[in-house]
Amino acid sequence: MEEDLLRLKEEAVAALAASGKDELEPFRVKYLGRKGLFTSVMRQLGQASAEDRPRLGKLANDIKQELELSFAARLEELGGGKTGGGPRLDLTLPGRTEPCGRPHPVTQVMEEVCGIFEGLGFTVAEGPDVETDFYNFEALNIPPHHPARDMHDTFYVSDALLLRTHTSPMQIRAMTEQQPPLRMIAPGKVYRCDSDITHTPMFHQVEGFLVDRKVSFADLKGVLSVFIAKMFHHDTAIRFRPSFFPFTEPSAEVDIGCVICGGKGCRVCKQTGWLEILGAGMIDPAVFAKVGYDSEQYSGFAFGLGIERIAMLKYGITDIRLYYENDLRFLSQF
Ligand code: 2NL
Repeated sequence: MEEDLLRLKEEAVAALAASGKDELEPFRVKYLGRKGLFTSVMRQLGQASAEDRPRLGKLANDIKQELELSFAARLEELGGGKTGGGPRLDLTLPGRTEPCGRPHPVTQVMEEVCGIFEGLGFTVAEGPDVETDFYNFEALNIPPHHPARDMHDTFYVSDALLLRTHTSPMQIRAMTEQQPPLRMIAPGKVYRCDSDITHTPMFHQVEGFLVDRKVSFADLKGVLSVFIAKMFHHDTAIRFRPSFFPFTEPSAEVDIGCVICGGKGCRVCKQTGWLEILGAGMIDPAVFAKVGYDSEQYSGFAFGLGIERIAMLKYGITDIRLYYENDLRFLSQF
């Protein structure tokens, strides 16, 4: 048995010296593992005589310890050890996660608004940002010298072309191409020459309209009430104020009870308790005439809302320019 131990030691020392980095683990398994050669020699200890056993046991232990030390030294020498100079692997550290992107807050609100109207049976139409005077102004009953055409508001690309100031052109196109009944929303970018804490030269709008026989202002109120209940809170207060747009008659501006103070009055609602969120009205017969609809047979409503403004109210954002600075500390909050 003593001979076996010494032979095994000699063999192991030689094998260890000859091992490369990739052979170290097989070496450990073969000689020092739980089912390794060393363990099987140790098992024979039980067969040794009572007087030899303590001496043999000590010898076996000493050899094993010596081999384990040599193994650790060799491991370090070859650069694979826990205490070696190579990179250490701390399995207790949390894993590294990849930073994950998400849709821009304006995109999120845009999709939410479109989703609500799609749920009410409206189709979605998108179109070009560069438009003709006819689709952007003329067909919407905005005559040549109307203040809305002022150079201060509209970006002109040429005498005949401009950047759309609202998404109504798509709706005009739909009406010239299809007969009622029609219900549709037009989301997209719009452009106006304006810039301060509540205006950017480019912003996002969703306009919508519905045309059929016997459509009334009550239908407009019903659709917008459902929209506001879903977009904000199911018991949000709503109020319609008389207003004016060239393309609707009668026209209204729609307010909701202030989502910040609950109607008590605060800085955001300028102490009124109300926030204006959209404009709307019954489509003017002059618009129907431009698209060839008979206003004796058909009536309809239309509305338009600014997405940045809705998102500001929803999230309590006080400066519209934050949307377009691409600061991740701002964007990653949504
Ligand atoms: C606002 C007001 C509005 C419309 C948009 C519209 C479109 C057609 C015909 C008639 Cl094709 N009207 N759109 C109507 C009323 C108001 O927008 O304050 N938007 C941010």
